[in-house]
Amino acid sequence: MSKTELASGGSGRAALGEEIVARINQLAAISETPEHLARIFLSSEHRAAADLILSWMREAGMAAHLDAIGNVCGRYEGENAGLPCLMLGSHYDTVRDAGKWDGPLGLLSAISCVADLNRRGRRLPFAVEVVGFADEEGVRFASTLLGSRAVAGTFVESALNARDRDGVSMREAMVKFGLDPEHIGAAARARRELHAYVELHIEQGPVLEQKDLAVGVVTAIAGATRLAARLTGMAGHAGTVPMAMRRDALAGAAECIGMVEEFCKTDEAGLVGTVGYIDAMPGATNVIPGMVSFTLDIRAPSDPHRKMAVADIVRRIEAIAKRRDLVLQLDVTHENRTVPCAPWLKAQVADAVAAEGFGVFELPSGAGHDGMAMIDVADVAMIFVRCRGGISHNPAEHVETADADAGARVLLRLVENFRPREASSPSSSRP
Ligand code: HGY
Ligand code: MN
Ligand code: MN
Repeated sequence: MSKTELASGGSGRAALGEEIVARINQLAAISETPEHLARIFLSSEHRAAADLILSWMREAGMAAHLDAIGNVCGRYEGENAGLPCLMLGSHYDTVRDAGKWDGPLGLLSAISCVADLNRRGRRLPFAVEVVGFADEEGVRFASTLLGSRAVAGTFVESALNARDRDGVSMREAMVKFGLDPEHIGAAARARRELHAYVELHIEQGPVLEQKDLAVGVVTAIAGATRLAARLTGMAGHAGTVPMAMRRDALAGAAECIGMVEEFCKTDEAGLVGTVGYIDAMPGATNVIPGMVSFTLDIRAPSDPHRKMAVADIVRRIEAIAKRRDLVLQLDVTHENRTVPCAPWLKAQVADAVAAEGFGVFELPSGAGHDGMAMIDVADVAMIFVRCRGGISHNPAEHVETADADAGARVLLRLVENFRPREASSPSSSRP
């Protein structure tokens, strides 16, 4: 049987992929603007999406609620009420002008898997919980993984004072959304309540497509450092201030950006660096820019390498600012270590992939995921699903229905065969 035949329902079960893709499209219609998908943390669209997801969770047989940070949480009881759970999930916020699969694919696949168990009246010796994390992308308040950090109990209260580009604080936005910022602690879960956390996600890179595989087994999630930089010079008249007398903050930022690109390009150990946002003030054709803010996102497969690179880049930015007589403010807004997937759990993902008839292929994740926060409360594993051209964070992001189905079937197989760590051993990791 070919992979495509398998992916389109070789197990004889109703195709999960079609339900998932239909819902992906429904969710994608909930956006700040119809032309460019954006579902930003604590916006009214975010709230509408939460309500829709909660309704799908209930339809799938779960008890569902919105937790203290805005995560959508569903619980499907096991053979007895109150058992520890296998937690599945992904995020339902998006970047700006996003693709519709990044986050929702994992979340909706998990809901469809539970719905399938429920239709068959299948109860397991553990509960299954599904979480739609409220903020993974960190678009609004500069720090990422706010939803999963709240669940892991590592949410830092001072984050509530962060302000978005319109000056609205997270605290204010939470109240508007209908949440109580004083009770975020209530979202935290204890390690004893979770057997593990497993996330299905689109690969967001080209490797699976190149290997002609619908799914992959993730080995680790690469660490990342994000910084916010502000250069302050002197605004002035574009026609009168001689070039040698300028303190042009935008020209300084441009030099920094070029330096970051060159620095990362010449690195041979997989370092990547991105300046994804820049704002120049006052922003007029005939005014020398007096103040510029920009962000930096630096990632590498190894933590020591990333840390050394960040220190080196910071020194170079400082030198550029000094030479140009610009005042520099540089803050680390986010730092995450590399998170390895737990070997015992990864072995069960590999078993599920093999049991569904796919080749087992392991690959690391260069993109960040909620597992980076969940590692503080549970062992973590991930399943990747192929996406067209490896394109992500782009409206052209696309997953074939057959691949969505393949991913969901692997996830379902994993759930049905899941053995908690205590019950799993290397010899029992293959069927
Ligand atoms: O930026 C990331 O890696 C993720 O997509 N939030
Ligand atoms: Mn993303
Ligand atoms: Mn994502």
